[in-house]
Amino acid sequence: MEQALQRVLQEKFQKDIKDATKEEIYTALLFVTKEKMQGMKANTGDRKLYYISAEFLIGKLLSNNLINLGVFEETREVLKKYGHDLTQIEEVELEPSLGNGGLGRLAACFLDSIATLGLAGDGVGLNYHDGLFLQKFADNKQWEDKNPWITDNTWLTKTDCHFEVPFKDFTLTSTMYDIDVPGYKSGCNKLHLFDLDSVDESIIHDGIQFDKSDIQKNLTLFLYPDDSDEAGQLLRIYQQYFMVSNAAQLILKEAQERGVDLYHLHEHVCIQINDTHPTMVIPELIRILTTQKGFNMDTAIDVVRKTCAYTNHTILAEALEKWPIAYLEKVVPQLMPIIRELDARVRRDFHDERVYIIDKMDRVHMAHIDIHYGYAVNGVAALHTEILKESELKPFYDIYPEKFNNKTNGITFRRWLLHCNHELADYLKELIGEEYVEDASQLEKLLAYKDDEKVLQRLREIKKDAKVELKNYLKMTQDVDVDENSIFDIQIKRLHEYKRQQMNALYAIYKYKEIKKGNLPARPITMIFGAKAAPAYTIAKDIIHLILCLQQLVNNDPDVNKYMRIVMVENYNVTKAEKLIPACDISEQISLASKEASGTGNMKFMLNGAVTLGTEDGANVEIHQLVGDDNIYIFGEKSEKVIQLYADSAYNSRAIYESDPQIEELVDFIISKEMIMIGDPVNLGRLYKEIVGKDWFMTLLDVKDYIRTKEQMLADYEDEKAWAKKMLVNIAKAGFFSSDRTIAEYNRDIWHL
Ligand code: CR6
Repeated sequence: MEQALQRVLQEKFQKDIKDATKEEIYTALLFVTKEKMQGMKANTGDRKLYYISAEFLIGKLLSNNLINLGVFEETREVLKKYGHDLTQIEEVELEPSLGNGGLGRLAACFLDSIATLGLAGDGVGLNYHDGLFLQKFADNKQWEDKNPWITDNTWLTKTDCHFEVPFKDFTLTSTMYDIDVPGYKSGCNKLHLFDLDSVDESIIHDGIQFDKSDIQKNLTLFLYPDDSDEAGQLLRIYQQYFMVSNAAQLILKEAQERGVDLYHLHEHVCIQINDTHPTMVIPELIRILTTQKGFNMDTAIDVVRKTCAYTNHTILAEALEKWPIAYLEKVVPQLMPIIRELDARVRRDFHDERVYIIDKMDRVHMAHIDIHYGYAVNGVAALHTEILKESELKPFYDIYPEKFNNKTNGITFRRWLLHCNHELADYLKELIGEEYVEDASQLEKLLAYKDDEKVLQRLREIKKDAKVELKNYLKMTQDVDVDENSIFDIQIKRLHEYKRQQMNALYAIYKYKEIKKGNLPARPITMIFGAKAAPAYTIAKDIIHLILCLQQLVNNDPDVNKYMRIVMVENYNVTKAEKLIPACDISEQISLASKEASGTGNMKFMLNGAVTLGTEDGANVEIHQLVGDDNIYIFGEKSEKVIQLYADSAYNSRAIYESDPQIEELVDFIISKEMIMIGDPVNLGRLYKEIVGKDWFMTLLDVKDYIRTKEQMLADYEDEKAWAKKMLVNIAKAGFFSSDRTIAEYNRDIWHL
């Protein structure tokens, strides 16, 4: 590493390591690492996986690549020798903005584990120039700005692979970019990102506005462009088809290069459809096979069905895509005869309109294509899969019980422990040896120390150090002061009503009022939030406004700010998650039961020694089973009850509000004199009305139990030894949530690579 760095710095900048700037060292490291990865052996196999996804939230790559290449320590030492700090060099890297939330981060964790397990599997997606928007706060509101991340020095390598993608009115020529995905002490795979040379970032104005109809210039500008109007929906169809047509052409090209007889494609290729965004790969493959490769329709459908598998990530109706036929006709008319044929076959075989592909309103249900014309359907946590089978997708489960299976999500420990929490990772190695890095179940060895005072003490110190680091980071980036001796209570995830950040905000109001009344807590609490709201999601933005107003109110009130602080982290992303998660005491996982398919933040927090405050939802259920009642705080109504309330339309938030003075007081505070002085009455008033009049995700149903449980947790924190024991058990039991385990299961049950 030392020699390689020296060589590259001389060649590129005529400098010695000690004289080079951070930027120059970063550039040299990027270059050396890319070179090393090019020299790595590729994972190969007779059957290859293509993981197609609209999002890959890969985060910064330098440290992770160094870790996986096994040269992280060496690099850190070399830099130290010349007076440089690797952590500061990392700051130079821009975070690729290629994902939105858990689904995108999951795809990134999966690529790491697929490569680490030595499986031949590549990712396929789009190279968004500005990705997801950059979030800024002003006037206690979210503002969106563009988020450019592609510079001369990125992990992208431009290839000479191009495909023609035919749309109704024009054909576009793609360019493929590759990012290397090195496995941990294993072979290398690729992430293929397709792009258009004609895309033009200069058409973006006033934040994230642009001409939605200029497809040649806008196609890969943004991830999830606003789809609240027709032009926005058409743009999303353009993006999706561009992604899958490139994927289909790449898959067939690589198969033919490997000498695969396309009639046996399914024996050599499998395609994982990550949520419904890549669904059009099914009709597109059928189209290419029938029009260009001499297949008849029956055979094409048969081969494609045996090749494609689908993962469902949500039961929220808004995310189950349904495209109007009229829109598909405007963008990709060549697919419509095939989609109609697929629908006709369903209608011939099953007389149940709930499973048709085309509904009465002439909309195409993308998930229905996946389920009928793929060979596997999986949910992402045990509870979620049960709900799919028993209610959301029941008519399909009745037809194809053999296709349904569960794959509880996971996270890569390389990033979410080794990289983001060196101190903890090193201490674990000291205690239980290095094997846990490759076999996460070994973490259970830690249980032998659960009554060892020295170990418990050390775990507390490590947590404290992480809290100090976060404190310094928050001071530097947002100029806020927090107390490292306070309890760090953290909710970081996309802003959505079902995730119930608004309930956490009601807790903040409760606590503020208690402190005002003189009921002072034994120890101060720091409530940290991080969340982006979709630009067109009004209520989500109102919730951000509420939190930011509360932050201003609480932090500036001298009676209160000694006991409580609120920090909303600006532009929450992977890089910030890596700083926040190691410092967390209380992990907020408070979605309405049945609504969070899995969650993966919950897993990252437990692995880093936080204790979960959560509902029986998604993977929380499995965390609960693993750690036992003593090491998690569960509250709120269960999913059966919630599903029943929806079925009977029996939830009435106004009735709860009117009959419970404590709840009424908390909710009324949103539009109180104090708040209106700070905030915007339009936003606060709208949110108030929403909670009282609708509250679709049942905040008021659980808020009292939530407050009670959180108070219990704060009290229990004071027994330092008992709390440290909870931390230890959470870390020890986190092994199940390694994405290496998840991927091994995908491979065993679905991919068979
Ligand atoms: N929002 C689920 O809501 C799950 C991830 C990954 C989500 C979340 O519970 O952990 O997928 N769903 O499976 C979608 O994105 C549609 C998410 O990230």
